[in-house]
Amino acid sequence: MSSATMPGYEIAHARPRSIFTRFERKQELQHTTHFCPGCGHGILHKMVGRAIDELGIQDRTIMVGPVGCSVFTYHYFDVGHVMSAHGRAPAVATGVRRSRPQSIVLSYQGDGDLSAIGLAEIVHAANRGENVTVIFVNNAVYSMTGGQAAPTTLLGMKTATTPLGRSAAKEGYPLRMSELLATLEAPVYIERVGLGDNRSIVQAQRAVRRAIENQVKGLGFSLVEVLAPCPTIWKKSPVEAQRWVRSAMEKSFPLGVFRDRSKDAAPWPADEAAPDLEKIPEILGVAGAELPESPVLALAADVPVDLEVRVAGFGGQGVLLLGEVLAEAGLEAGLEVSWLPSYGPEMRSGTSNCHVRIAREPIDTPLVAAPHLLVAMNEPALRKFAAQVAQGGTILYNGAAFPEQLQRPDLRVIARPFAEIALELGNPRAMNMVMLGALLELVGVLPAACVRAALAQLVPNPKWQELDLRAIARGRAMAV
Ligand SMILES: Cc1ncc(C[n+]2csc(CCOP(=O)(O)OP(=O)(O)O)c2C)c(N)n1
Repeated sequence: MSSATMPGYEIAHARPRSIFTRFERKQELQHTTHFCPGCGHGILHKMVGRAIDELGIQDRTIMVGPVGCSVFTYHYFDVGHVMSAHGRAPAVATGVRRSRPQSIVLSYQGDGDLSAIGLAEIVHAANRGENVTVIFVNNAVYSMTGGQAAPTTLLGMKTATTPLGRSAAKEGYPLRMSELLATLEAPVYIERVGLGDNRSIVQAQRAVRRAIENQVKGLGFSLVEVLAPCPTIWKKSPVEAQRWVRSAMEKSFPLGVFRDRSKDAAPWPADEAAPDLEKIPEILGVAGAELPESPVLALAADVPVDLEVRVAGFGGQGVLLLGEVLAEAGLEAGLEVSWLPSYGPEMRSGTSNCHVRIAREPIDTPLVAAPHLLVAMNEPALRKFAAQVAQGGTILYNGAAFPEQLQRPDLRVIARPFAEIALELGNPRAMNMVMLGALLELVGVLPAACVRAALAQLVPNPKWQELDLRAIARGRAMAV
């Protein structure tokens, strides 16, 4: 018989249901968290878990975890998760919340994350009044990386990067994020709480719940700043660290409510139902307008297409145009496409590459990390990208001899002097189109009519169009 069912026993504290019973981390540590003894994150995790339970939102909660000691939220919370780059959690939370209006989105961020690298993101998300909840864990340092100064480091506080203590003259004053954000119009609720003693902890629990509940009610942006102990980096015992929250941190960062419109805020406007799709042409003022006939020649639905291409070379070699014509041809064939250019720091003669995807199904990301097909217009491009080509993929290389060291037995390599063909055609700049021709021949599925239509869009000058069509035809013959 467990204590829960034993007469006379009452459970006062229990693990929140939204927190896992075992943590999928190192085998021997599945019952412990990675937080140090006395760490504020651990206490706060429990509070967030409890609020999720109480509000009954576990099934629709999505946590956004950025970089810092908060990064492992997915080990602990049995909810949805999205990881974000350092500081970008409010931007990611915005995207998640707007695309999934029924979800409850928590952006869980440290002070380095939120007030240094992510300062712009939090200010703009707050200023837009996004209907998300931000849990802001202020421990006055970058803990995960070993205790460098953060914008919130206290004056006089010694850190790895302020060994003599933070000075206002050199490093500026501690940034009071709650006060700063409370100058904006849109936020609904901003409170600073502390984990310095039990009374404060009870208040912090209330604030966390309120900040999440506001979102459940659709009220808009809420943020709770939590002054959290970090015994390890502060080089204090857990008890000393907790005391220091009260004696030092609360002096620099006074606790309090800086904004509270929870009672009178109107529901967040962007949560209103989206207009009917049929009404959109009317709203955009294009109802009844003649839309161009598209696609030019739709591929039969049973032709499978899932193509990931990387095109690379020097700026000026027409890398981006090749990718654009390819993607546009896909569009003309009624397919899903993406084209993502990637520029080097220089313009002409710098490196340049682009990612192209063409698929039957909607495309999740425009990034092509493991191309099926690499078009390398020169040797540096080949060196840079050859190793990334997916197993069984193909490399089209502009050069008669493929460098020995880059050979891979699992790849098909078509190395041809494409540049010479362009010269024969009378213009070295047509090399990209010669390579496009070879590529199209390899890909096979894109109808010639779609390629012509794409070219007409992107290269309107008839003189160049005619040259490009000839170049494509020559390239096709070279692929076999
Ligand atoms: C773009 C980027 N820059 C720097 C880092 C290194 N980095 C990892 S954690 C961290 C600081 C996190 O500090 P904070 O947000 O205060 O969280 P804490 O660890 O104190 O909870 C930094 C700078 C990184 N991972 N990514």
